Amino acid sequence: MAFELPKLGYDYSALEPHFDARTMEIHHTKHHQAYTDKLNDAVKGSSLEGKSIEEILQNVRGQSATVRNNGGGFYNHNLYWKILAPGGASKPEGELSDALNESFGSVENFRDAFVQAALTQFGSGWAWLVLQNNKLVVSSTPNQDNPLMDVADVQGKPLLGVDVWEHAYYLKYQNRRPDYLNAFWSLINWDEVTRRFKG
Ligand code: MN3
Repeated sequence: MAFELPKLGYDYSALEPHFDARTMEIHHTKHHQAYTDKLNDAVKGSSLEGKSIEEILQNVRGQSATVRNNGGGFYNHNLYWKILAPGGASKPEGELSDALNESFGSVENFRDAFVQAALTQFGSGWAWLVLQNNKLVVSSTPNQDNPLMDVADVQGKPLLGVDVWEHAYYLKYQNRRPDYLNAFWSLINWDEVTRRFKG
């Protein structure tokens, strides 16, 4: 079974005015599609064929840059579309809210740490909320790496990720990464983050 570009579950315009429809369409149909296609090309006929994306990423050390970059790109964008909510963010509640308070002191402190990680990731990459040994931590990764990878500095289960490649925001925000991160914060689907936390 080849990897498939997922449907978004909402329209490209559904995240306006925070994320513009044109950026969403290009991001999904060009960038994510390209990662998906290149991953399929790289895996086809290799020992990785038939493995889940999680299994591939958890054992990516020693694999080609093509597998690492496109496997990461495929997985990361699958997550990214799901943790965005048309209609805007709710708030973290219940066990997730408790865990954020326990790990960071408050949700506001978590936001500061997450935004700081996203702002200080030099060049292209991602910032993450990671579940690691029953604790929540913030990290960032370069390129399309992620915390599932055995090559990541901070390893664990990614619960929330923000794409800080310029293709995610340049059309609307140009070089203003802080404005994009504010927009992202307004769109977080905390129900999905909670589902990942519990699952
Ligand atoms: Mn992207």
